[in-house]
Amino acid sequence: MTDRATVDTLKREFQEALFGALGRFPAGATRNDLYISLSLVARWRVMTRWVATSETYYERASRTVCYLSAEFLLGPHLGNNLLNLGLQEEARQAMAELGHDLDAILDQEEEPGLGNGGLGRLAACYMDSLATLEIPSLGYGIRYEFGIFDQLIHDGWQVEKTDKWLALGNPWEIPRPEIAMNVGFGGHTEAGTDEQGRYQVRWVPERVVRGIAYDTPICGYRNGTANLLRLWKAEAVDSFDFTAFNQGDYWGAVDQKVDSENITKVLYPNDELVKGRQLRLEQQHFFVSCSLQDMIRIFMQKGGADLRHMHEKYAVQLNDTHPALGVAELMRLLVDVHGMGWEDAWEVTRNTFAYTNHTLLPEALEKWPVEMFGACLPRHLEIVYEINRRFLDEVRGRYPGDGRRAARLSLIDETGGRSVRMAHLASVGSRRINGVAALHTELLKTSVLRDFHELWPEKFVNVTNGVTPRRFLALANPRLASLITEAIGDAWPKDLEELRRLEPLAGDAAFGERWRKVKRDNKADLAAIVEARAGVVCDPDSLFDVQVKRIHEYKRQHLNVLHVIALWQRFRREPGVAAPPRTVLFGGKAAPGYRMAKLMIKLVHSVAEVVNADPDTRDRLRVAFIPDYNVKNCMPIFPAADLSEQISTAGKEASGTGNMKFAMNGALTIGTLDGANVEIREAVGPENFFLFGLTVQEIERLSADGYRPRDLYETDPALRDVLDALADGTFSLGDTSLFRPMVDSLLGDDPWMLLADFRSYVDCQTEVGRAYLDRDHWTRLSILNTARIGRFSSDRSIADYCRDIWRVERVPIEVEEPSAGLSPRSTQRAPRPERIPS
Ligand code: 26W
Repeated sequence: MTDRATVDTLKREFQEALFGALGRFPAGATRNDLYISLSLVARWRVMTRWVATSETYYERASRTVCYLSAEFLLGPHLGNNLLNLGLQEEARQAMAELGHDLDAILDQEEEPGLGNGGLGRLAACYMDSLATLEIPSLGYGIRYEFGIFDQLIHDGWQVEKTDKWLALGNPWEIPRPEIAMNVGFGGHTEAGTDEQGRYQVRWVPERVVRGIAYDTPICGYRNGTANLLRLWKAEAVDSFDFTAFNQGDYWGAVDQKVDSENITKVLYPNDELVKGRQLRLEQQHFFVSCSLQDMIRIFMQKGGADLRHMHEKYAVQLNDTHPALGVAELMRLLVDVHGMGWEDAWEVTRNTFAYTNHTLLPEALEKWPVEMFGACLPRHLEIVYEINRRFLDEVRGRYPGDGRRAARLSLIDETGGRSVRMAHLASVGSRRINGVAALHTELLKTSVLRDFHELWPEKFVNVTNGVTPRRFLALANPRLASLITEAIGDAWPKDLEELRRLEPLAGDAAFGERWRKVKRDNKADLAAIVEARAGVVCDPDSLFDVQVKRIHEYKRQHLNVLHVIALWQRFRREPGVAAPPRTVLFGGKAAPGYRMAKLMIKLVHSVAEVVNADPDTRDRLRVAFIPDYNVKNCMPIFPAADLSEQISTAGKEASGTGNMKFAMNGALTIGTLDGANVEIREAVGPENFFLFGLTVQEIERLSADGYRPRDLYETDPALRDVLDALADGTFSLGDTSLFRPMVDSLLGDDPWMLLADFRSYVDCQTEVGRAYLDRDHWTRLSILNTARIGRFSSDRSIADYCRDIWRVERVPIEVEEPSAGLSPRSTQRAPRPERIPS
């Protein structure tokens, strides 16, 4: 049911864009031309919303959320925007009538990979929900020229390739060269007094870099809102230094330009391990300073605004500690630049920020050596010291004589070389501190931030993560989306609790049949992709058992592989065993410097090669690694999964969000009591979730009592067979050294407790197999998982943030549209292009 008039309008606008923006005749257009043209058509409509939105926010001076994040993993825009604008079918029809395939055009879009994993994708889901819930908001981040690397696989090993995502142009960004901020680095400070005799510090930076704003509109689902994501690109202050040139130092001048531009060149591809790299500190300061200066500029636009009320205008969220320098930078801007007194400035600052923690892993907690910090940001170091001095005075007042506690709370870690603890800076400078799942928040309060919790219990709140059902259900799984809409109507994309109305259908045989058919079709689609990209043929009727996420020891992809090996050995030993055929799929990137993670990728390939080639088992077990897992490539994966692997060591995964994307698409979960798994299990019902493994408390007890993995190796014959096969070269053409580091780690101290959970995991997988053999039973559980996943929509998370942390309200936007487009007949007020003869 497409609207004829809209299809015609889209066709005309598309041809106009191809002509007027790209200068192409239809037959000469490349696929990229088609993609850019269609994007411009969609963008025009987004712009109508954007202009109306910014005008409304400006007129109403609305309280605004600023989401500061070093990463935004948005995924391709065009498909998502067509969905949100309600133009999917019309666009498909319009393209078809012009002889083009919409899917091929959508596939042309590069992944905007400006993030590593969960944290970056969460920021993108939140931007989507903020716009859908009509919350005045701005995202601020970094416009990396190279995002997360592309992953190639050579001989089973990961090879990284630079991500040139901007090479063919980006129709979604609008450069704003007139919105430019100067950001200083290095140099020294000079103390003095101002005209009124007040103490004042002047920072004389050694180097100044200019940040240029690049804006991307983020539109809500079927409403009038389009919010702004503003990413900063670094440029030299003067792209050419004529003094240097005239003195003949041409290269020196160019060098400085290159140096400046380096700041936003590349995303650091580590997702948990923090290395004290100066360039990363510079990136953080750069984007935070640009963003805060921009907020102040916008605030002052409305004449007479008093910065002492800035916290009433903005709620600034720190996405982990990467933007935590903002606490010191806002103090500097208020005190040094705008002449505010320290106390007033501190009042504004600590009421402006809130901090989200995303990890308990000690190696991921950011710390900067004091020397590096001071060399790069001398004024900020002074400010950090002053904040710390006042803070520790307060601590000593509260806990007289407890010097140890003061040392634990200090912003400066004095153990080893001195360093600045960014989580402490964020905690002291924030009004609220939140974890990302109930369990994670509890653990935060009792471990990493325990002393802060004792000091300020009222600051701590939990906001369990969520994911957007627009991208991860409506867009990713059109078959299931239309089945659901047919059954319960079309309110669910905006109100995911509506899915609960599927519950009564879980026992309906005819509905179950259709549900199963959707899954079967999705599996056939994925099978074709796996064959094309990994060269592995797999059977869509087998159980699709999937683990996709960053590769990390704590996420335990190798535990999954140990099960694959155990299953293979079992099939060989007991050919008659009742178990369904399985396809075990992996995907994910390893940090380039993380050797064990890279070995895990090699392991998957090595096991796949042997297992897939075994004539005795190949009809029952297949293994494949899907290369280059990212937001674009994940779209066909979630809809095709039967089983979702969420098997991290309890207490290590802050939340996980893939777990939610799978369950939304009707996959059942096999998982530990970790992160959001705990709440997912409660929501879908324990009988619809495959639970295994030690709890956080059991893990703590076992470590305290002295964990001896070797004892398990000696007592569990199946485990012994698996590890022996790894060690004896079965999967490495007889090479006994290849997987030695992994076997040694597992039999040594096994820090992630794989062996402790092995038996329970394998038994649980057996149960999964049994459940899958009963098709109707499995289908019922699958429907119930989708029906009960409503609370894991990012709309619920954002509603929680709005209520408990930001205290902001909706501001609905009226737009005149929907017919406004590139066409000269459009009715909106924005400037129109010249009429183009067709
Ligand atoms: C290199 C420094 C660094 C350290 C940590 C970069 C990035 C990180 C992130 C905290 C890693 C990350 O993505 N964390 C994940 O955040 C998700 C969203 O809250 C959670 O669901 C995951 O459990 C958490 O691992």
